[in-house]
Amino acid sequence: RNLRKMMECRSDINRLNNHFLLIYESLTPPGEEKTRQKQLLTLLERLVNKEWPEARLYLYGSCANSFGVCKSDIDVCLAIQDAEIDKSKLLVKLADILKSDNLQNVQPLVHARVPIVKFMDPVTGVSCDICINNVLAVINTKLLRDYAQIDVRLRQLAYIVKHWAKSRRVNETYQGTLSSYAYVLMCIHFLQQRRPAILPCLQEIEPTYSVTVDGIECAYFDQVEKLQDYGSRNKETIAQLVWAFFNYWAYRHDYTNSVISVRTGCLLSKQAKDWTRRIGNDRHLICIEDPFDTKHDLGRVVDKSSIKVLREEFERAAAIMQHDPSPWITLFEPY
Ligand code: 3AT
Ligand code: MG
Repeated sequence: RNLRKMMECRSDINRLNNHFLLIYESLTPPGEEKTRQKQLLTLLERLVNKEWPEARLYLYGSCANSFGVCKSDIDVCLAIQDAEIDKSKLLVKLADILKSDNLQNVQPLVHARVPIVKFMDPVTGVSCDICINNVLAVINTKLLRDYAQIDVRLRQLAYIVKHWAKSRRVNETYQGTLSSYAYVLMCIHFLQQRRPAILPCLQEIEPTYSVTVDGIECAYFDQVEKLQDYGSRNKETIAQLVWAFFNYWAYRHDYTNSVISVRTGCLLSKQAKDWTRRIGNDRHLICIEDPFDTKHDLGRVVDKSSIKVLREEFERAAAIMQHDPSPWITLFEPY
């Protein structure tokens, strides 16, 4: 009923929509950016294979999941099958190789939660993080990319939500707010829940793709070209969806009892997952189940003070979508 009311009030809905589409387009990376990324990957493959002929490199994260805005860094996973490897030593060795090829600002971060080497390529201007054997991230990247092919509104919504989160500084996991990956999962879940649904639940359909990584079976239906019309019965536009997304997270989500789950396409209860109380540093104040690593709550980084910040930002965004004369500007005002 709220949505209908908003639409009646907002006689300017088309104009609103066009503004959001323009933002989406302005965030979309130009073709040359992909070319530069490929160029850098080719260079890395040459350097890595000289030292480790068996190793493979995979792109993951926003440069490969279709949710990368312009000028994103690239995330690379080095996959190497050697039971004996010592990740820290390997990262230091990799850093030396990169330095001797004149790559800039090379830094091995061996003590990070996900150990990486960071560097910048002065030729293409691209910054890059390389991790080792984080194969699950390569698979969840594919899942996100496959969802993005089903309905363009997912990409539109996720770009706008990510842009909002970066502008409002609520995309900083070390500050207790959410990762880009978590925001994209929130968008997928939200579109699975619309009626009629805009996205299916790929893990609930007979799998056409299946791999086992670190003892976790990752299986889902990946022939997404067969699902091109899936969302067509739902005519909601991007402006309506942005409004409803923020409204959901501001006023409708049950933070006390619910877990969002892209894997099942439903809400689960915190009780059923045993995510009802703080264990160690996991507080479960906002619960987002990882689609494959189902013990992993992407909201675990959120603490007592950052949940307040997050919820106030959702409320601010919902209020702007409801009343502000130019939400396409106010929504993204820097914090
Ligand atoms: P940006 O455009 O860089 O903000 P991104 O999609 O590259 O967005 P991140 O840099 O946060 O996102 O993460 C890179 C990838 O690492 C995305 C996902 O495949 C994986 N990843 C990130 N955080 C987690 C997590 N907590 N659990 C599992 N996988 C994760
Ligand atoms: Mg990234």
